[in-house]
Amino acid sequence: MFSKAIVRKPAHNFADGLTTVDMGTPDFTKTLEQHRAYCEALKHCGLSLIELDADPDHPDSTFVEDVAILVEHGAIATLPGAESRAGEVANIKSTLMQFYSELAAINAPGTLDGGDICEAGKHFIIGISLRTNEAGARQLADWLAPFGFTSDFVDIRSVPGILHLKSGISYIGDNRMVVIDALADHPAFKNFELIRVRADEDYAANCVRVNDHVLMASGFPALQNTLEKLGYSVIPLDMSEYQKMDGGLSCLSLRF
Ligand code: CIR
Repeated sequence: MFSKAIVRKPAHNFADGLTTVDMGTPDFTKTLEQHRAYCEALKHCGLSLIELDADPDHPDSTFVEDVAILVEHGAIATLPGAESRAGEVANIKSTLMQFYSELAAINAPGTLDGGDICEAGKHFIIGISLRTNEAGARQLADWLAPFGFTSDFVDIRSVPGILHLKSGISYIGDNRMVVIDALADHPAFKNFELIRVRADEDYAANCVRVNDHVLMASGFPALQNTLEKLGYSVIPLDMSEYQKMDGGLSCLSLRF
């Protein structure tokens, strides 16, 4: 169960962030509205929010999930793989230190983005991507091991269309993994019950289980139906402006 989440308001220059997709420029008014709705949904799931001010020095800083990994036993600050995002870590440290007495860190030459890290109970699946390298993945696995967490690595560098591992998978509890076709046959997922995402709904694979609900992007009826038939209470959220910046739904919060 989560009780809190850290979020950061999008900055006015959100559209200056990194993106690899060609879906147009985000509309800032809509960006803010969608962020507000996302925050309301987290509150509806029972979380109290730590809402950080916008940080225009880092246009991608609303994607807070990428800068830290939080587990019951501790927290580790990442070293984001994109140079323009490295400064985001320093700006969240004091907030993390309010809740964790010690803050570990991923160190160079390791790089790691939280979007590549999927926690599935006592097991972590760590994506090796253009942002997370093997040294970073190894450092995280070594930090997690003493807490009793095992780790598997999944190399997504040749999987088209996904920035991070969690752009293509989500663990929703109950041993169930939501997964895009391109990753479904990877041995790292063989012990999970797979919920396969239709090719035209790939973006929806990034959903988040928050206590009794699953937050997912709206406009993807096949996955939404599947999840509802399995008994999940789904909260659909319009993510259109974040999708334009390669952002998934999970990356807008750090839940703990
Ligand atoms: C970036 O390229 O870093 C941002 N524009 C998007 C990051 C999205 N993060 C995530 O899905 N975990």
